[in-house]
Amino acid sequence: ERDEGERDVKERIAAGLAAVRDRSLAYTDADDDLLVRQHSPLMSPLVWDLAHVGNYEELWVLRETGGITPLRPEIDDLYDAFKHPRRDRPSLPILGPEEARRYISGVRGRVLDVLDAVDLDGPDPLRRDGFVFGLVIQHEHQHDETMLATLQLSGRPGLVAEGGLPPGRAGAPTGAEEVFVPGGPFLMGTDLLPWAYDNERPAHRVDLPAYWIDRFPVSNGAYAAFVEDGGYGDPRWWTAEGRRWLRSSGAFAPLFWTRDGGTWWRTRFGRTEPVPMDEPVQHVCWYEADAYARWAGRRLPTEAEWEKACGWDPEAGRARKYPWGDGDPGPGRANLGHRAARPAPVGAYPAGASAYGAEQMIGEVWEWTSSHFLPYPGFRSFPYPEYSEVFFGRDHRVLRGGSWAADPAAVRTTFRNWDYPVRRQIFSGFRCARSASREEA
Ligand code: AVJ
Ligand code: FE
Repeated sequence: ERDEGERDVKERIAAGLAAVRDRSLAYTDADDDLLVRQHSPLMSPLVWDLAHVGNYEELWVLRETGGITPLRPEIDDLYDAFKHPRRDRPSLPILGPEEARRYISGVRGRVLDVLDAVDLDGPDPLRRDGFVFGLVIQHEHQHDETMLATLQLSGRPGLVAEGGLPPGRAGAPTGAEEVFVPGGPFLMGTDLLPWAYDNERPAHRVDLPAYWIDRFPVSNGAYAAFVEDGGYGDPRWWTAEGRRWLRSSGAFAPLFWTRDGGTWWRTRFGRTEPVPMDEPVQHVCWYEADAYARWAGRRLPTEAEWEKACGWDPEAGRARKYPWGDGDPGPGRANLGHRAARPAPVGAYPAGASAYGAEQMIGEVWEWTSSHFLPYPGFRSFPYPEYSEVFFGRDHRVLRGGSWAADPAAVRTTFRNWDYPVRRQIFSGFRCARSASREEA
C-alpha cells in the first residue's frame, strides 16, 4: 500500500513536470530574435529563463538528489541569478534557443530516471514527499509567469485566449464591499504542506485585532476614480518615497493605461482595448496601491491580515490550503493557470469565497500587502539561502494570492511572493483593509 502511494505521488510529479515544461515551451515557441532580445532592462531574455530552469533542475535533481556528474558545469555561472543581474544577461555567452531546448530536454530525460529510482519515503528532506521535484516544478512555473510578463512587454500578440472566464456579479461592479474578521489568534504559515517553501514555515500563532478587508480586489473602475480625482498629483496620498517614484517614473495611471477620447485604454499582448472597469486593477506598484488606500480612507492589509482572511477556518480552528477548503482549484473556484490572459470580473467566483467571505483572494492578481518580506519566528533556510533568506529585509514588500498567470502548483494561502515596491510589470493589484473600531470589535 505504501508502495502504491509512492507510485501515485510519482505519477503526479511526472504529470506536473510535463505540464510546466509544455507551458515553458509554449511561451518560447517564437522566432529566435524574440527569444534572444531584451525587451526591458527589468527582464531577462526569454532564452535565459528557458535554460535557467533546466540548469536549476540539473543542480537540484540530477546533482544533489541523483548524484549525477554535471552535464554542463561550464554554464552554471551564466545561469546563476546572483552573479548576473537581469539587465546584464543579454551580453552573456548564453545558450541559443535551439541549444537551450536541447539542454533542458537532456536534463529532463535524466530527471525522470532519478524520479523512477528515488525513495520518496526516506528520511532525506529533499526526497521526502518529492520535495525537490516540487521545488523545480514551482520554480519553473514562477519563471513562466516572469516570461509571460516579458512577453507582454515585448508586445507579442497571440497570447490572449478568448472567453473561458465566468461573468462578474451584479452589485459588485466597484468591489466597494468589506468583510469583517473578528479579533483573535490564527495559525500563520505551515508545517504540514509538503511542498511549501522555507519562507512559509514554521506555522506560528498570530493574534490580530479585529479588522475589515475588501471582499474583492480593487477594480479598475474604483482605481480610475482615484486617478480621475487627481490622485497622482496629490501629495497627501503618497509617502515621500512614493513621491520620488512618481517624479522619476512620470506615472499617471497603471502601467499599460492610456487616455484617449475620454476613455481609458490598455494595451497588453499587442492588443488595445477599453479598460474593463469591472476587472481587478493590475500593473500597479506598491506605492500606487498604498496611495490609493490612503485616498480611500483605508490601508493595505498586513500579510497576516491577508492570510487570516484567506485561509483561516474559525469553526474548525485550522488553516485551509485554499480559501474554499483543501480541494484543488478548479475553473469554478479561481482564475489561475493562464486561462484567458486576464483577471476575471469582480464577483466571478462566489464558490471560491473564504470562511470570512472574502473572494478572489487566490488567482486574478498578486495582492500587495503592507508587510516587508521577513522570516517567520523559527525560520530555517531550506534547501538553500538564496531562495528566501537573502531577500529578507526592508527592500521588498510581500504579495499574496497568485495571479491569473500563476499555476495552481505554486499557489496556496500560505504562499509568499515578494518584489521591490516600484515593480509593476508583474501581475499585481491589491485590496484594502481597515482596523475595526472598538465598538465594531
Ligand atoms: C519568488 C517570484 C520573487 O522570480 O525572483 C525564481 C522566484 N526564485 N528563481 C523570483 C524565483 C528563484 C522569485 N520570486
Ligand atoms: Fe530562478
